[in-house]
Amino acid sequence: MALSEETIQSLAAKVDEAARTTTPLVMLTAEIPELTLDEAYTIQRASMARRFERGESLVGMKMGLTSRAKMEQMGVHEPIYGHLTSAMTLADGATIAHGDYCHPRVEPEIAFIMGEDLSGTPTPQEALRAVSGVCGALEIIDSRYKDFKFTLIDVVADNASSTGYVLGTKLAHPATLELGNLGMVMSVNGQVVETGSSAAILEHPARSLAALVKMLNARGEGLKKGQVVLAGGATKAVALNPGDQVTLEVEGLGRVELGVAG
Ligand code: OOG
Ligand code: MG
Repeated sequence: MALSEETIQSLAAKVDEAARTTTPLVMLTAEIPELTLDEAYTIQRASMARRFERGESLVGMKMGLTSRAKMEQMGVHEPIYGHLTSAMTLADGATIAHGDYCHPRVEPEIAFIMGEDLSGTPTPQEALRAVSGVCGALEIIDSRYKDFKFTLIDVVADNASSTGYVLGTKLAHPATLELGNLGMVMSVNGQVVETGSSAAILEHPARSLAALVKMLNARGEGLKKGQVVLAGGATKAVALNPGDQVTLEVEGLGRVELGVAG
């Protein structure tokens, strides 16, 4: 039986309040095991509507669980998407306060800046033609569920754990890079913690972009010119601790930095 609008709204309020107050939640599926993936995306949108009412605006979208390393780390083996809002945007070199999060983790990512609107069911090559710039990015994820554990349905309802992102300042046109195999090195306090390649992201980040557009199309939606898209972590996510200084280096795209205060 489909969930009522009232239940959708109350579940959206639950994940939104957990995010707003950084109070970890019990998984929604523990109470409603029959929740479907489609309903989870409806809850995600209803929770975004609450943020927009508070003055946040939509700045882009993210894909998640697009690399084998991430799928295995989380035990969820299907790519998902989430919404990025203005309140999640951090400048390169920004310092976050650890206390503002439940249990933050950081991921090395590739970001796209859309040069044109994009909808429908494009091939990866067609999707890339709508991109005006590519850069390295660090994503901060902070699941609203206890112990950072969830099912596919729960993480989708929770906007794919989206919390913050930092874009590198060096933008390149996709045609000038070998986007399908860029080396990525993430360090914390000068020590290399994860190494990978953009090839880990569904074999090519453009495939992640095309998959996102296709999933949005199923709801009659698409991407807009100027939006940011994160293609998904290329390696496992790494827990952040107070005092951490995180650096990501992406071949051809320079460095991205993030600090963590107590
Ligand atoms: C879900 C979000 C995953 C990625 O890049 O794979 C994600 C999570 O792991 O909490 O952002
Ligand atoms: Mg991510």
